Amino acid sequence: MSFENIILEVDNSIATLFFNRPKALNALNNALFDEMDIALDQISDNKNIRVLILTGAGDKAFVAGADIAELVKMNPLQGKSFSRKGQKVFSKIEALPIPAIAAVNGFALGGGLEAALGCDFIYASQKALFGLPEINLGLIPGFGGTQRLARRIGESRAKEMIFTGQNINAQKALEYGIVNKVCEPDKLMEDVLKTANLIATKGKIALQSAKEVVKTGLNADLETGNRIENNAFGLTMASDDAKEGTHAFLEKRKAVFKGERY
Ligand code: CO8
Repeated sequence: MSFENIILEVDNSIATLFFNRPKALNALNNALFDEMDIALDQISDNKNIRVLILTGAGDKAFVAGADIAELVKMNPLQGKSFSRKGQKVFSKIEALPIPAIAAVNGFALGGGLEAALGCDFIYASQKALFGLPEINLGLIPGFGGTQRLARRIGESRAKEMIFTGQNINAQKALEYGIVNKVCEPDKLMEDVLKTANLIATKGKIALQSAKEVVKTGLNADLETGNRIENNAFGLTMASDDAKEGTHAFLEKRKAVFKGERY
């Protein structure tokens, strides 16, 4: 299926999803979310894909937020349902069976930052700007930003960003722990691909388990998290990839993982 508001490229084991409304700085509208929902199902169903990269088309924005021109026409109930749609799509990224990396190439504002926070981690261009400016519109974040940002950087820093609506640069985002790495603008995709390709060589069941366990455990107390890890460890050990990895070590050779997944 061809899309109008996003681009989905699959190159061997790496899928790259571009937000593709560069004239509106890739602002998120209903149609874009519908397409993304379908694309994420395709990615999830394609067992050859091992890593997803999310980025913005054009050289200015990752995503500059929800489409304000569309938002302004909504009544409160339509707004609530739009907010729920965005929450569901970003939770779908979080629940993907493969790692997702955000390559933030410019503005990541409002829904843009919320999209990036749905990914497992973020690399950013030196030119990137991050913020939740909804307060300047008389609104609050509605695609999971109040929840994911506070969990990522702590309550007080998240509240300061949400209450002031001020943007922070990539360096500050690094300091806050929003991004893992700040890259030269021309090298952003190269750096992201390098990490994505490294991850793609690992066992898929182990990756899937690790992703699931970290996320579920963070929403639970430590003892519950340890139990979840314990069960997932047993499941991971049952995989052919675990046999290959451990035997390859003892045979002093490089492991070749089949990449099966549940
Ligand atoms: N929505 C719609 N159009 C946008 C958006 C947006 N979020 N951002 C930029 N555009 C459009 C501009 O209108 C402009 O269009 P045109 O050329 O037709 O006039 C084009 O993109 C280029 O933008 P600018 O000329 O403004 O570019 P600048 O470089 O001067 O400024 C900025 C870039 C600073 C990013 C500026 O565009 C801006 O402030 N954008 C809005 C940022 C913002 O407030 N984002 C938050 C949106 S609200 C949100 O995300 C809420 C999520 C939860 C919703 C819950 C559902 C109800």
